[in-house]
Amino acid sequence: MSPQPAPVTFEHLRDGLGIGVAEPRLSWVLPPGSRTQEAYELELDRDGVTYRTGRIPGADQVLVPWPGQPLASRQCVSVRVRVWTADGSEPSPWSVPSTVEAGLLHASDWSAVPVGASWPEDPGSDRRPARVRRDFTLDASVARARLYVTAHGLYETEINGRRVGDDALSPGWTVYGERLRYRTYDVTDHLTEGANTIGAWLGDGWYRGRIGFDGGYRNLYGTDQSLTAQLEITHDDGTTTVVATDTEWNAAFGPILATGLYEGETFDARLHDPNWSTPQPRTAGDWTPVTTGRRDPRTLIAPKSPPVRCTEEIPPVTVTAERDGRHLLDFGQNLVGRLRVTVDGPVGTTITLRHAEVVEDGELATRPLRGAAATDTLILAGDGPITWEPRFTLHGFRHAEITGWPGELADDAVVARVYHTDMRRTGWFECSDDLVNRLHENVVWSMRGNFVDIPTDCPQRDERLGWTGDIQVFAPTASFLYDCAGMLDSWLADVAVEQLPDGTVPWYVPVIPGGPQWTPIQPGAAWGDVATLTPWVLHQRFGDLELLRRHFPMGRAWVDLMERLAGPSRLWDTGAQLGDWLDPIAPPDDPAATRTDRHLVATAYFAWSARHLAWSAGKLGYAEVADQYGTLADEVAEAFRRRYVLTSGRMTSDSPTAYSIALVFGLLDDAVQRRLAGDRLAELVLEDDARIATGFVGTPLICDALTDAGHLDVAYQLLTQTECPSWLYPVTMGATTIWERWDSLRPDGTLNPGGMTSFNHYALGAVADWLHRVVGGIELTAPGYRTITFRPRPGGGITWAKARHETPYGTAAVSWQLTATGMTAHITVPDGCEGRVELPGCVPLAVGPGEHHLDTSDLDRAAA
Ligand code: RAM
Repeated sequence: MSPQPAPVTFEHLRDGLGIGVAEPRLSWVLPPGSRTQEAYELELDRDGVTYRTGRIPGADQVLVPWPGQPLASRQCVSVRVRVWTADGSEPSPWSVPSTVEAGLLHASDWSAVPVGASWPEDPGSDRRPARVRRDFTLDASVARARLYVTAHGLYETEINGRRVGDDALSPGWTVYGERLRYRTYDVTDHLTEGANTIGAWLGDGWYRGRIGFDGGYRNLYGTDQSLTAQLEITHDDGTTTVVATDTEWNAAFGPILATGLYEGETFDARLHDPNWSTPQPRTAGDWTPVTTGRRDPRTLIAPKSPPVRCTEEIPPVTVTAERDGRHLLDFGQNLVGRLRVTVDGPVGTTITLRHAEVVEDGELATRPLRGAAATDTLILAGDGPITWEPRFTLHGFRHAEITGWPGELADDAVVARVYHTDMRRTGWFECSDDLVNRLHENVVWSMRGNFVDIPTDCPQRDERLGWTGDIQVFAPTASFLYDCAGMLDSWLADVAVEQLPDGTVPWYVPVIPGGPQWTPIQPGAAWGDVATLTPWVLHQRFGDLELLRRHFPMGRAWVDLMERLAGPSRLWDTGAQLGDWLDPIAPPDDPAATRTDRHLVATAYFAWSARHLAWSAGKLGYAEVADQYGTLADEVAEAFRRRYVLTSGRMTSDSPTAYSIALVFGLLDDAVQRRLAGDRLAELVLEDDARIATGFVGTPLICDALTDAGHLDVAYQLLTQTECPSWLYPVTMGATTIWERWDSLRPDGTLNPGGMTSFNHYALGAVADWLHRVVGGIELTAPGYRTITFRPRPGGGITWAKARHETPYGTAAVSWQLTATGMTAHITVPDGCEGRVELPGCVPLAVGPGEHHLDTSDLDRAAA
């Protein structure tokens, strides 16, 4: 029997439980080796009633519209697909069925109200968190149970003593006033007929915890800390029971004495009753009736992406006992997460865990953390071994210092648990140069550390904000490495909510007060362009047109704003601009002092955003709008040339970033101008010994600019440079993540004294997209990788490379190797897709789905 298609998936989710749309789009991957799809048929099984679409001719298999009646709230449908492929007239076998189940789609589905502590709290202080719980009795056996839950703050729920779910820091961070996520859990197995208890731990998180610079701000979204939960039970006899948060719940302090995302957590095990969330006999405690709060259920939304989870555990590489009783641990990898300890000791023993990314003079270097204490404390109950990990905090660290450990610290007593949004890994790259491989690995780690529900700049200091410029430059890389479509789509919805009425896109989203530099918000190029460029990238990479449509109004408002700001000159040469932020010549205390005119950058981005808006409008079928913004983009480009390109071909800012942006954004007029710019760019790079001379704006562009201008060799010189500043310099200094500054750690081993010295910032890792497309050689030419150009361009002494990407259609891969006469390349084209292979010096070749082994000595030579 021929093989079946892969199970159907829903939207951009990894599983279909609790989906927030009534008509989820469906995707599937063709049976191995089936090449193309001629037709498909979907079958929907709803409560035992089966509906089949019949044979639908066509090749669609990614984000195909929901074929049946929309889902009702809570409704569960099993979906499978079969396909007709080029091979024959018989359909494939049906795929293994996948289940999708709607969450609570209507405000009226909610009866739960927020419940929290009833004792007085001082909103200006670090408040001790509450736990809330409720006992209840079920009179009939349980067929199925779902828990719908969210919080003001953070929650972890338990039923009958057992943790519900394995997600962390839920409900994540959204613009809570307008959008607060709830999650759906299958808790059927947690419940029994008879006595039951549900309880929740609460933390402040982003909702009311202290976040932001300079001491931070509390109560950004409210002063309450509360749980909203609705437990819905269907019994075997068909009756239902709903246990929702209401006045029947009680609250009490738990063993967490204090907790904060930056601060860390303090847990007093002496106060912990393991039976607190069970109907078993338990210590009395001061449980008092909860206070109920308010939440407009229309603002409760289902997740579009997987939650944050622990995805890996890393044991320490070294544990060093200091004379004064402290222990220093090195995990060998800068990561984001928290420690889990297993320890036994006398009652009252206080163990303190501190975290840092680097050590200096043998001690944790905590200055870069600024106001983030990143300290966890455990006080032992003295009643036997305890395994503990904090619940509502996260740290960015490679090193930890442990104080107060009773006795020997065994190697397996402490483990670092890595947390991030649990996206599916989809991209890999490897080559013959180990330093480049480590660079790539560092990019992956910085993505993991900063894709924690929202895309952040850094994970360790008192910041951790959704900086728009950082993700704008990194989104192409991110979309290759992980399936981040759902997470970024959700975050972009928050960007739209936070966009000011005049079209201004904030520096970071969600918005928090940021001191005089960031508040009030001002429009800034490269940062605000996330509104146009990032939806486009996601549309291209994931083949999602609806995503593009959803965010189009936001992009349009942004471009319209720039048009107004520029006025008839079409030059955006006013206002605050960060420009080529963190140009290596910028002094530690003035990261915006760059060698490139910041208004040049602003007008270039204005043109590029207008161009993207025109392309987007074209894709969406808005022909007139496409024309309008296409003309605008042309006019801005012309104004740019008039103002910033001299007749000699030099630019007014004779800097690598200026030439790179002009080249990559297509702002130059003709071949001569492009050649002059490309040559000058190469010359500047070589004059500087191929060290980096670009910041946030130029760095993601420069390798493409050089490659397209015929200076691939110079791009490779930049890539393989190890002197500071360069991509590989940090690697030679032992970096395991991408740094914020080229010299976060300086050649003499000292820390950069700047107030912003992060060792985990993905922005400058955006070069990995060039590794994937140019060194590896996988580049899409139609949305979703439906057509792909395989064009590896070797150089830099690299003798082989491999790149692989799980496209929406399946695996695309290249593995190439230099030979005495040229190159051999093994190429995988996903079923349903078409490829074009361009090997160095050879005539391009069209290839269909499947595996292709090519040797340049067998191919026709291209005319020189
Ligand atoms: C820093 C952030 C971020 C950058 C802004 C402008 O504070 O770390 O990377 O986008 O500044």
